[in-house]
Amino acid sequence: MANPAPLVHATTSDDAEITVSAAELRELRDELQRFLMEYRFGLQEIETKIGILRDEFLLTHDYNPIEHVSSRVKSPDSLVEKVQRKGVDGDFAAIRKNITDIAGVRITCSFVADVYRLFNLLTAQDDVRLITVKDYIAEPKTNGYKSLHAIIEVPVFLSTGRIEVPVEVQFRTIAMDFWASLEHKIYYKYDTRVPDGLLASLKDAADTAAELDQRMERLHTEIRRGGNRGGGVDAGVGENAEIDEGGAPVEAGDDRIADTAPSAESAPVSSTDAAAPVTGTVRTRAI
Ligand code: 0O2
Repeated sequence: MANPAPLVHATTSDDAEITVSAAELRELRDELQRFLMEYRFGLQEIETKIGILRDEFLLTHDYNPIEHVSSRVKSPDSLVEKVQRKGVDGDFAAIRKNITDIAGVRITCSFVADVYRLFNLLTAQDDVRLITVKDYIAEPKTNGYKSLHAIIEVPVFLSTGRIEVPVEVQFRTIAMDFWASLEHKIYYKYDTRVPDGLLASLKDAADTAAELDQRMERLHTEIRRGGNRGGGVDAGVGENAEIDEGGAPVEAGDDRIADTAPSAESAPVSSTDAAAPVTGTVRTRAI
């Protein structure tokens, strides 16, 4: 076809008319697919890392700190919405630079201590680069939202060479996840204009969820300690010792359950002692 007819003829918000031929549209589609493919590979890398940690925990410690993992690459619609909302230029280079949650993984853990433990384990890996951390657990949002968000970069090896792909990883407990998914539904149901009474109830529910997290974690710790006593393991376990699921004491620093906290400078949030109340350091930082 010598002169393809325009396929799309549209008027943009600033009234500039654009005409796109079928060939151009196909090219744009292919470019978008290639662009999003990199993020899919980034997700696969993170999923593999999480899967390895989960399997290793189960085999070595007879304990699974992960309840479930979900992941997604942002849909084109949602990406366009964010590009417009953030006022980012429409070209792929600008989007790559400015939108860092195109690939997202959500890791739901049993307990808050597991959230920090997994965060530390993942970000301590030497091919993972931590870009930013937002600790909404230590410092919840005003609506009650809690989660630990990390933007990390992982290498992906393509036929053309190595690229670094940013992935947003959200770590949260089951209770936090339950709350967030309900809040998300309500937010969309009311088209972001949620009545004040409902907002207050949501905040109240978030506090209840946080209290449940604390109680369950305390109970879990007590059960592990009780298991230890019943099992006749030495009563003189140090204060910082944890009891692994098999009933054996694990002193801090014992690398079986791994003193999972990396060195202070590489651990932006530190709360790895399941037996102690979690006191994650509040920090939102860009590196
Ligand atoms: P989706 O569908 O999960 O991808 P942003 O809002 O993205 O412009 P920022 O600073 O990049 O701003 O975001 P932040 O604070 O790191 O949080 C981004 C993601 O966290 C959201 O992604 C949600 O998944 C989740 N989140 C943050 N705040 C809330 C909240 O108050 N309630 C709930 N339910 N989830 C929240 P997206 O892109 O909005 O959606």
